[in-house]
Amino acid sequence: MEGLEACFECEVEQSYPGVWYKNGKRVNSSSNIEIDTLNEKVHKLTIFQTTLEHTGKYEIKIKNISSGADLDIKEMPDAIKQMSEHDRRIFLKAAKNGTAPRYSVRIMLVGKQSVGKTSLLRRLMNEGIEDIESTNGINIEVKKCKINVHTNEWIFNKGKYEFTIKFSLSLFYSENSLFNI
Ligand SMILES: Nc1nc2c(ncn2[C@@H]2O[C@H](COP(=O)(O)OP(=O)(O)OP(=O)(O)O)[C@@H](O)[C@H]2O)c(=O)[nH]1
Ligand SMILES: [Mg+2]
Repeated sequence: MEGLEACFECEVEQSYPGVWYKNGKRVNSSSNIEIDTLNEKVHKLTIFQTTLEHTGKYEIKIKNISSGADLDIKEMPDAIKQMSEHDRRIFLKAAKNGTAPRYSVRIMLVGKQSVGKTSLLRRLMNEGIEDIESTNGINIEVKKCKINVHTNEWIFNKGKYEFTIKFSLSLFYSENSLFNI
């Protein structure tokens, strides 16, 4: 798929210089194309970020012997094209490496009765605490916000508004309650 890396390798028994061609035209190295020889016997052509124009027949000629393969670059699906540049970069990185870190955290508020667990949760979500009543048993609330792991900003969406709260969160104790992430 366009945007991903493509790599050709050709291993030979003896060390000879090789020349790469695409559709019969010599390929030279550039900022996007690396031509390399590993251990003097493995010839490697790497296209770091492919586009549809990189589709074609790639060959390496070594001492009048050639070997090649076809490269068929598929168009990026619309769903990926429509992603923000940031999300698309993460997607392409994940597609290249096979994995991507997924930052998510579940918060459990545990504490004795009336120590302020519900109030703390409301405050974390930037909500009011006027109407709070004692929680009967365990209350499972599914509330979500995004956390910028670089700046520690918590980003909330409230209707059409987006607002951020900045604080660092690790593990902290109050007199009677444990706030555990
Ligand atoms: N002074 C003070 N009062 C607080 C604080 N946080 C909560 N409260 C009050 O303590 C009372 C209990 O708060 P909750 O948030 O309902 O506590 P809770 O731990 O969820 O209580 P349960 O659900 O009954 O276990 C309420 O009257 C709050 O207004 C705080 O930081 N300081
Ligand atoms: Mg409560």
